[in-house]
Amino acid sequence: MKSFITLSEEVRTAQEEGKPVVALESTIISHGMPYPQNVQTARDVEQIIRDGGAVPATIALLDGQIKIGLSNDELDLLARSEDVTKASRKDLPYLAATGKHGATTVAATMICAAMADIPVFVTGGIGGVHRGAEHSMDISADLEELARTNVAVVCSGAKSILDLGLTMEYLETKGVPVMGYKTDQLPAFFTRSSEFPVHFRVDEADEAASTLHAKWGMEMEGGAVVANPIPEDYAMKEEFISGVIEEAVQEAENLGMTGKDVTPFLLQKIQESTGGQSLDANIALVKHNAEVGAAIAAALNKKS
Ligand code: PSU
Ligand code: MN
Repeated sequence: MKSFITLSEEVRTAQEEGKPVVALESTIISHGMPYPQNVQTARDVEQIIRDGGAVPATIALLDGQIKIGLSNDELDLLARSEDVTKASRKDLPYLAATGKHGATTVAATMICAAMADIPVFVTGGIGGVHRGAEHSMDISADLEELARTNVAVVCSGAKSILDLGLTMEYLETKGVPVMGYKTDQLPAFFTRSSEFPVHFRVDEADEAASTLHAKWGMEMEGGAVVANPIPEDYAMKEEFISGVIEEAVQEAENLGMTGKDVTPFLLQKIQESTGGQSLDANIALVKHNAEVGAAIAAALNKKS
């Protein structure tokens, strides 16, 4: 196992000294945001985690090697290069075997974080059950990963490019607790709430950490979702964003898009049609999640 993974000096030292570490994904850098906002956000998020008393570990595959903790040059490569594959669970073995670059999704980042004993991971939004999944069977591998891998994902819920109701049903079936951070409803990424209740509300980082500690203390397999709403000032108007999403979903369907290209296509369409407003929202929510994630990682670290 160890030969597939390299830890950065900063992450290795943090773990030796028993400091909290927070994992970060790289699909959001390579396939979720445009350059140069992607690399700037990646760096800012890392700094927010340091300021919160934890150590950031951005995860990617570089030349087939799983890297836990990236240098500025490595972040830059992921942000600029066209030659970085979106890497979910199914992609990791081939990319490792052929020495390629891969930007890890939520699923793949969870796998790599678990290999490196990092229990808390911060991102923007998770994948889920797509609209029309009863025909397309398009259900993100992120959900299966949450069911089996012991990593908590701090996010702003999921975008309504997905069927949020079915996504919540799937998570319930798989036994993945969804905790609303200071909220009773599942945040819908660009908006602070949705019509779907979370499983539990937590009002402190310590409550989330205690729940994780209890789950893993009972040796129950799998992760959890901590859903933290977008900051009020950046939240988008529900009618506006749902119209934009509706159009994007329709266009993807008309083009017959399938598989791993669907989500990046939808994200890009939304960015185009909101003239950057959705990008600002995306950046703001990830930064807020980094604050909350660092606090949860610190609280959990004290318990172990
Ligand atoms: N949702 C977002 N931004 C993202 C993603 C999802 O709002 O960047 C990325 C994440 O990496 C997530 C992946 O794990 O897309 C899900 O892709 P798929 O639906 O193909 O599983
Ligand atoms: Mn899919």
